Amino acid sequence: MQRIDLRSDTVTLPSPGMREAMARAVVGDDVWNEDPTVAELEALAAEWTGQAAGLFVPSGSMANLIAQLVHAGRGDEVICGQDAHCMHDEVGAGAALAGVQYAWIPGDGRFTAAEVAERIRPRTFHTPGTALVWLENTHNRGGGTVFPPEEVVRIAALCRERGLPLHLDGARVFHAAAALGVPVRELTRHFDSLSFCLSKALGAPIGSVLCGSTAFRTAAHRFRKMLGGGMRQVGIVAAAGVYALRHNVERIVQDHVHARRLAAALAGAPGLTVDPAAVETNIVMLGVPGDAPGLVERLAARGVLAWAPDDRRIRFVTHLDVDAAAVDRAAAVVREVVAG
Ligand code: TLP
Repeated sequence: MQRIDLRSDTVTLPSPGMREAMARAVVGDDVWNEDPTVAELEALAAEWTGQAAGLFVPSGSMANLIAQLVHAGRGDEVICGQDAHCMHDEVGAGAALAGVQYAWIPGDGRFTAAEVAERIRPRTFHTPGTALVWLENTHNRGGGTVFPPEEVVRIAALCRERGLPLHLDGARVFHAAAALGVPVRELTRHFDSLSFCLSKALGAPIGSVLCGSTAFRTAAHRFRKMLGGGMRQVGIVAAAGVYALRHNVERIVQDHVHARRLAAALAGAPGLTVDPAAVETNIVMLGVPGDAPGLVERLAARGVLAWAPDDRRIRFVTHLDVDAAAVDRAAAVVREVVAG
């Protein structure tokens, strides 16, 4: 049985070209700052995002935790969207390890400067103070939605005015750039810090890069060591990231075409809710009447892998290891399983 894995874009396998680049990588001990391939990746990431410096980290979750540790203190408040990954999908790390609490804005992950302004509060004898404003672009649980760029500019101006750092969880920010047809730095340069993942649709096996000012990098570097994220001859892995940034950025739009194709093939099926016009990037959220985990199991038995973020939704993510034929096959299986 052919297996079509649409659980996430994290499931991509390194291509032969990427593996070759990894095998050839010149390496050194990165904890001693001596790995030239890591330095190359960090410089490339800083250039792509319009920031001064980059720091290679093992995962998007560690990037998010480090950003919170750098910008916020224990008992501080982070303003973010209601369904932010840092709040729902990182085992409570922000609360457990950075000691922050979240002031969330209702909605699908997109919000306005006015909504941020309403939630900013000073640190007083009674209240936790706002320490950080947090955006996610594209928004995962929102269904791969793109944050409106003009609102980012307004939120950045507000944060500057109020002396608050602004961070971007840009795990999939390259998708936002591809959807808008702009260079990624146009979306990232407004932030004090940001991270993006190499291990998702960019096709690398491991890693994220945390970018910001040189002072931010210095602070983040210390926390990375504290969390056990100091890696040694890790250029062998960073080489995959360099390869990904050089070869796998332009092809990302294909994933969006495949996601819309999947949504269009599922639209109108009895019992399913999906609006192909609402699919902006590589994530398709399919509404089901209930027991989404049960349906996911039945799909897996037929070789189509997906994920249920809650009881009424199934998420499909397209990526570089699925083509149009796989998407069509997956849609046919979903329709059959739902009908049966
Ligand atoms: N998201 C994963 C799961 O954790 C849900 C996925 O399959 O989508 N920020 C965002 C917006 C993310 O979507 C993810 C991963 C992360 C951070 C964390 O990245 P990793 O998995 O590298 O720790």
